[in-house]
Amino acid sequence: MNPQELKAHYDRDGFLVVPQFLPDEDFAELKRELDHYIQTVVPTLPDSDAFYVDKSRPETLKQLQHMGGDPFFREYANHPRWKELAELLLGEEANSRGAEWFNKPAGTNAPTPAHQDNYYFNFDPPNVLTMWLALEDVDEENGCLRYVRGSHRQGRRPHASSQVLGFSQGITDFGPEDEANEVCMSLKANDLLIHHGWTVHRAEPNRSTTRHRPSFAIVFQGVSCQIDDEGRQRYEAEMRAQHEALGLKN
Ligand SMILES: O=C(O)CCC(=O)C(=O)O
Repeated sequence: MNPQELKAHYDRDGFLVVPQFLPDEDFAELKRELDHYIQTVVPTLPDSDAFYVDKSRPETLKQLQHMGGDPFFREYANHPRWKELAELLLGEEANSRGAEWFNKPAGTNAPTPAHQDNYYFNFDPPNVLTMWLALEDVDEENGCLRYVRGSHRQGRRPHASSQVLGFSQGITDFGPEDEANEVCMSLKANDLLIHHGWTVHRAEPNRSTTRHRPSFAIVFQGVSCQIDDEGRQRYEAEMRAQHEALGLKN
């Protein structure tokens, strides 16, 4: 697809797939750096930056955020290849919100509740997107992301506390109409997904006992985005309450 077609698809569906996004060497380097970070940095991180399904089992690591303390990931979050594509889709200059990592460890029950990223970010205008790179093959068995096509055009949906660490809020009125428009995003390693801040998405648990489902993500916000302070404060209070209920330090 040429740039105009990519943007037209993104604007229409609220998401996009870019197969084999990185050159092979860059993809291998990213995976190496992630492995190194997980081995050497993650054991030193506070509870708020590294989430586990079961903290007593390091192999159940499921989410990393605030990775900018690491020089490689601080710089990588502004990688031109990612940023230029984000700016094309957003239609304006953009700022990176930093690198994140999402996993569904094999043999664990860790679904992603249906949610909209901009319910967490609270940007107005909602000109924000998430770029999510599959680090291994992804399919129905190991917990593909499921997008509700066109849902970004309907704006904010009601959310409530989800009890899922890392995704403190889930949509409360997710229903059959959403399911009818849902697409399971089966991917090869190094395929990139991009979704709009209002695109409704979720993932089922990883049903495989042998295949993890790791991914690497960067969120970009257009320079026109302003924070809706009231929404942001509400979200942060809800997240802190969830962490306290789960016995995590904020
Ligand atoms: O990896 C997942 O299961 C969820 C990721 C997600 O919701 C996101 O990147 O916005």
